[in-house]
This record gives sequence, structure tokens and C-alpha cells, in this order.
Amino acid sequence: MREGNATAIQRLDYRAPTYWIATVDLTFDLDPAKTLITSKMAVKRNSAQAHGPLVLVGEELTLLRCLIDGEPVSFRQEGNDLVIDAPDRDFELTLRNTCAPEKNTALSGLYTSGGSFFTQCEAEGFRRITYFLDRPDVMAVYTVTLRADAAKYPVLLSNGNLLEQGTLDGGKHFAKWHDPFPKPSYLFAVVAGDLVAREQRITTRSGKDHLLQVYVRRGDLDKTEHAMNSLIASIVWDEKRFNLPLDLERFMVVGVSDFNMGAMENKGLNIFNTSALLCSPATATDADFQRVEAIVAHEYFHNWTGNRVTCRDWFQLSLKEGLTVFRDREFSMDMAGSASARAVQRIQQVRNLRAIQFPEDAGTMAHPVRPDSYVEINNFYTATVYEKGAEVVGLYQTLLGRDGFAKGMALYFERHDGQAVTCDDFAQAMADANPGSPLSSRLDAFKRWYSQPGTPHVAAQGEYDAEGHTYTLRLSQRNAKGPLPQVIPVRMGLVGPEGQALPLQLQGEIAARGTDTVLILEEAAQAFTFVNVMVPPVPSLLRGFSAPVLLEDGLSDPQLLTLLRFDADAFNRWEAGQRLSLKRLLRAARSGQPLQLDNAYVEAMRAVLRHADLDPAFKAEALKLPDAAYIAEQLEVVDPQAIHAAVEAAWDQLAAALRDDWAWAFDAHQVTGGYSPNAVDAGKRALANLALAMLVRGAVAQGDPVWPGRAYQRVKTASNMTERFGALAALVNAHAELAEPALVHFHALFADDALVIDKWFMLQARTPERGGAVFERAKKLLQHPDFTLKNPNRARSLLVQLCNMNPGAFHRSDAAGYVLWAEQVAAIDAINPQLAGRLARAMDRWSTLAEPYRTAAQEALKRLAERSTLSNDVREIVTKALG
Ligand code: 0A1
Ligand code: ZN
Repeated sequence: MREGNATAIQRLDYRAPTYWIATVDLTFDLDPAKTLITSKMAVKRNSAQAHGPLVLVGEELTLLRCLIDGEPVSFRQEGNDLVIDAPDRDFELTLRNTCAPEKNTALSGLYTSGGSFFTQCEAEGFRRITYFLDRPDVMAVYTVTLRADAAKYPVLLSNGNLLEQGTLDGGKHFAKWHDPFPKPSYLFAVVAGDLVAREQRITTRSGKDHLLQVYVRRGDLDKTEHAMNSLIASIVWDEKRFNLPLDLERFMVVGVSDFNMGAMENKGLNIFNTSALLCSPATATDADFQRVEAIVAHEYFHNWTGNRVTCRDWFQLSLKEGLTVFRDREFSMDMAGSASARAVQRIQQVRNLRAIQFPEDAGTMAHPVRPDSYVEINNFYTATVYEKGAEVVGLYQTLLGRDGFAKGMALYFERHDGQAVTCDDFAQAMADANPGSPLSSRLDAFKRWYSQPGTPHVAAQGEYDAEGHTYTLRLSQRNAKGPLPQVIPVRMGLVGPEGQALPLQLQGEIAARGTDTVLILEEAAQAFTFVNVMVPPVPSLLRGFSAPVLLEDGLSDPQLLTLLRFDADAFNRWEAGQRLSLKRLLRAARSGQPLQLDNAYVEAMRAVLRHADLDPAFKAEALKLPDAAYIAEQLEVVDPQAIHAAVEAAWDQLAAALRDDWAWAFDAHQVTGGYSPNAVDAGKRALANLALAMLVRGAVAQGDPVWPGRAYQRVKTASNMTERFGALAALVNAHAELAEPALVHFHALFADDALVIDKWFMLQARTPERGGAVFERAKKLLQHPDFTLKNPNRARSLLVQLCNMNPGAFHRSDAAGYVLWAEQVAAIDAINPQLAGRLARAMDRWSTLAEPYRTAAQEALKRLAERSTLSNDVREIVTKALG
């Protein structure tokens, strides 16, 4: 393990390199114990920089040879640096080194998984393969020869096009690949193993033919159809929406079961966590199908946003990630189809942002979308860089419109294709492509979205003048983590008491802007006056969640009920329901008094459930309570058990009060016929699953065996995973007696399918706590024969779910959750620092906890920090946590 003593790297310290590498010729003699790598590089002097030694970086490598133009040269090794006395001219550098793939449990660099070889080079994994200028602004053309045992590794893949392949002595074979596109080392990839491929040939709009391949282990081929379809849909979409074609003859996707993230966009050779690639109706839920589609698209879209135009340095990570998440979201919304299905996607994005990114931005790891410093870059693949980054890209589109945004994209590629650039370059292209737009006149202020951390709080106050028929909306903003006002587009409308959408005419403007408009809040405080407002309106602000802010509009219950019933914006309709729930949950959590849902609220929820026109998918979202993590963000002092008790009480009461409605909903939303993951069927299944969960919960409270019995039956006989897992979750989450046999049955049914067994662990680790039983069960599962810390998916299924996602089980007055957390972070850190870093984040918000949690959490952090052998990853997180 790398010891965590590294110092912070600063964004403003960026310097262009002293040398460039124009071409690299790599030869791999693949062997799990000791792989031999020969590297021949055409090194070019960067004449813009003063001459000095060539400093390459390498980690956990054994250097065997170092030649310049074929002659030995003087060099020294200083830590991970290989310092070479290089001449003040262009030259050829030849290196030879070894690495040990089978010992590589960090899953960064070249490693083995299930008997095959894989690489992961982002962000700094290439240096674990060979010595290099391992930084994204050094872009080289790669030629790669792979040599390996032909029987064990029949498939040999690298980026680009296959030039040659053939047999060698001693049962070996080789393949030679060439990637014509210059690329940074983080996009390099190699795969070698006994894999099979689903193949598809396509002809794109320009008439070019391409070969698409999805490589997996034998036996998984039947789970690749959805990924292939998603890939084809992504290619078609990117051509149509952004005019961005597939630029490679061959595009390969490979699945691997040991992987730290979702997937990786290596040029022409995307490598996927199997959890983000494989799905079949029997083994994957609707949510899994959606996730596969989104991640396949995400990696494909990186081919332009990330690969053709890449990042100058890692501080610019959101340049590719925020933009690519934005693109995959747009794609998924287009795939979902109807306006309602799009709104449901937006709701899910925002729910996720609030549950993960908002706490991050308020916590000890808060950082701007473009960070200013880091110790370990792996710690900055965060919700802020990805999800908030995508929200910021969305702001451009809100300010410029779809066409203006598309023009900005076109100019960005026209200017920067083949370059490594910065977030400033992107912003400039957007502004320059749209002269006279609301962006170009305030670009500097807009860019505060990149430089200031923290979630802006927007306060809104409305005043209706019944005589003058005016409505004045006062908006103000503050950000506890950033002093300067930000540019906040507030999409809005005014809703009349009978639900009418009122025309929006701003004072001084000659006509109404229609019934939906965007106001730009850019000062600390601003007022907007609407004229010809004939009835007292309810403001519907931040429609579609037009900016990633916390809105405090002080709307009363009757006003929220009006929006819930009538708002033309589906997102704000959902939001009104969430706000009604949130108010009640917060009141209970603050007071410590038992929660008692009022009639008006219950009736509103019943009306949503029974509504004749709303889509089932929307209903399911509208009836779900806000996440505990989001509730916690509204509180100054957080008692996780008080929040947990309030949420559980609310569910119990909704289960009881709407019992007949849930029964109706369950019966009325059964999908018949074959399984398809389409949004309509998935919406019905989502509502039926929620209804079943409520019915089982209600029945368990009453001691009534009927619904638990039906759920158990469904676990046994369901024809798809969405329904089977929904029924299992209903039993487990309600702590039904039948949960145990259902879990046993489910495990036996899928004992050979790792991804399903992950779900089995996940469900048990995420069950709402009752009397400590969930924590005890999770602890026992650490000893289960199927459990291992070495496989990231499995470790996450149990530990991240328990510690990061299940506050009711994790935060215990006896501190047992924190003790377990510290032990497991340390244990994983010895194997896989990047994964340990993820688990370490469970304590981000410790300082807002109520006693006794706060002190106990701090002690656990201190104990962990005192260990002498922490990685940079974990060291940075615990150091920041302790402030
Ligand atoms: N660029 C990838 C994410 C990624 C980052 C680091 C990795 O290291 C293990 C792997 C993948 C993406 O955004 O999809
Ligand atoms: Zn990405």
C-alpha cells in the first residue's frame, strides 16, 4: 500500500511538461505473477520550458533497462520518480520493467480478475504499468503488442485497430494493436483472457461500417443484449443530437467483476463493472436496466467529451464528467419518452443529488466543482464533480436554450478537438458561440459555479397587491461556503387558486412571457414585479429544479396542496408533496415528539395514489418520503435516531391509513405479458412494489398473515427480478417472519450469480433498523462464506450500504457502528485504498451529530487517524474530517 504522507497538489501550480511523448510502442509479455513490459517512446522537448531532466513516474515496478537512442543513460530513482539525465533534443527512450498483476488488489494498473487480465488507468494507474509522464496533458499515439499463453488468454485486446495477430512458440500467441488517436495514458487499456463477445455490425449516418463487440465471460452472453442495444441507441443519439459520430472502426466493451467504479471510457475499449453491463429479466431489476443503459451511454459519450477533448489536469475532471453525466441524462430522458417519464427521471436525479451531493457540499470533504487542491485524486470522483457538475452544465442549457447549447458544443469541438483543456475553455466556447446571450454578459459571475463550494440557499418571498394587481417576488441568496452571489436561473410560474397557469408579465415589459419563464437571480437580493395578476397566485419556483440550490419559499400547507394538485410542472408537483412530507418529518425530528400525520396530508397522498391521470411511475415517486440524508441537511443538530423514528412512523401511518388504496394500487398495476424494461411497465411495477411494501408493513403491524403470505409466494414464483426483489424487500423491510425463509429461498435460487447475491447482501444491510437487529445481522454477514472484502461490489453491498446509506442502523448510542466502520476501513485500506476511501466518507457529517453520536464518531475518526499505515486516500478523508 502507498503510505499516506503525500502533500496536497494545487491547481494553480500547473506547469506544462518539459517533454512530450509523441508515440509509444508497448510490448506486454503477460504473466499473472510477473508481467514484462517494454516501452519505446518518441520523446520531444517542449521548447517552451527550460531544459531539465526527464522525470517519469512509476509505482510498484521493477526497472530492468533504460536506454536513450539505444545507449545506456544515467538515471536515478527518487521515490516513485525515475529521473533521467535527458539531452536537450528529441530522442527515443526505451524502458523495460516488470509488474505483478495477481498481487494488484488495488485494481489500479494491470490486474487479474477471474483468471483474465484487465487494466484501469484513470486517474493514475498507468504508472503502475510502466514509467511514464502519467498526466492527462501528455497525449501520445500508442502501438501495443500483447503476448500470452494462447489457451489461457485466447482474447487479446487493446485500444484502436487490430494490426496483426498470430501464434508464437511455446503455446503462446500475440496481437498487435494501433490506436490512431493521440490519447492521455489514463485512456490506455489492455484486456486478455478467456472471453466471448456479442457482436453487431452497424452502418452509421455517414455510411461508415463499424463493428461493435461486448466481451464477457462464457455464460454471461445472454445478459449482454440490453447493453448492446443501449450502445447502438447511444451512437444514434449522439449523431442526431450533437452531430458527434463514432470515429472508430471497432468499438469494444468488456465486463469485469472486480472493478472499483461503474465503468471506464478507455478509447475504443470501454471496461465495465459487470454490475453496470449485465442484465436479464430474471436477474436484474428495472432500475438495473436503466443504470446499464445510462452507464453504457455515459462511457460512449466520453468518446467525444473526455477522449477527443480531454482534461489538461485533474482539477478539470468535471470538464469531462459533469458534461458527460449531463449528456447521459439527456439521452436517458429522450429514451424514456413521455413528458411524465422525463419528469420522473429528473425527480430521481434530484433525489440523488440531495441525498448525496448536498451533504457532501456541506461536509468536511466539500469542494468546488473544479477543486483547488487534492492529496489523492481518486477521492475527487465525487457527486460534486459528477452530479453537481452535470447540474452546472444544465445551467448553460437553461440560459442558452437547446440550440444555443448545441452551438456552444459545436464551437467547443471546433476549437479544442485533439486538445487537453480546462473548464474555462468550455465556458468560453459556450459564451462565444452565443454572443448577446444571458451567459455571455455575465460569464465571470457564472463561473463561480466552478470555484465556490457549497449549496446556495435561495429565499423567496411573495407579496400580492390586490388593488394594483401586482405580485412582487423577492429572491435572495446566500452560500455558507462562498461569499459571492452566483448566477441562479429560476424557472417559474404563478398558479391561481383554481389551478390556472397565470400569464407572466414583468413590470416594464410590453407583453406576457407566457405562463412559464426563467428569472435570473444574480445579486444577493433582487425583486421581480409581475403586473396584471388578477388573483392571488401561488409561486411555483425552481421548476424542473432549474438550479442546484436549497429553496426556502415559506409556502403554507394550502399553497403546497395547490401546487401538488395543479402545477403544470410535474417536477414541482412532486416537490410540493415532498415539502409537505418534509415539514412533518422535520417537526417530529426537531421536537422528539412522536409523528402524527394529519388528515389533510393523508388525504392529499390518497388523492395522488388514486388520481385518474397521473402516471404510476410519478405516483410512486410522489408517495415516497424524502431520504433521511436530505432531512438531516435541514437540521442544525442531527439526531439520526429521531429522523429514523419519524420516517418509520410516517410509513406506518401511510400503510395503515391508505390500506385499501394500496390494495387497489397493487391489483391495478400488475403487468401482464412478457417482461420489458420500458418506462410504462417499469412505472407500474414501481407502484405495485411500493404498494406491496405498504401492505406487508401494515399487515405485519396487525399480525395479519395474508399479505406477507402473498409476498412470500411472489418471491417464489415471480417471473422477473423487479417483482421478485420487490416482494423480498417488502418482507425484509417490514421485518416479517417470512423474511427469513424468503431470504434463504432467494439465496439458493441465485447462489451462482454474484450480482444477485450482491443484492441479497445489500437488502439486508439497508433494511430500516428495528431494535438493533439490522446492525447485528449485517455484522454476522461479514462472516458469511459469500462475503469478501476483495470484491468491491460485495464489500460495497454490505459495508457502504450499512455505514453510508443506513443511518438508522449505523448511528448507535453504543458506538458499535463506528467501531465496525473503523475496523473495516482499515482492513479494506490494506487491500484497496480507493474502496476504503469510499467507506471512509461515512463520517463526513459527524460534526453535526447530536450527542452521544458526535463524540463517539470523533473518537472513531481519531483512532483511525492514529494508525500508521493508512493510504493517502483514507488519510486525506479522515484528516479533513477531523479538520
Ligand atoms: N471515468 C470513469 C470513472 C472512473 C474513474 C476512476 C476509475 O478508477 C478505478 C474508474 C472509472 C467514468 O466516469 O465513467
Ligand atoms: Zn465519466
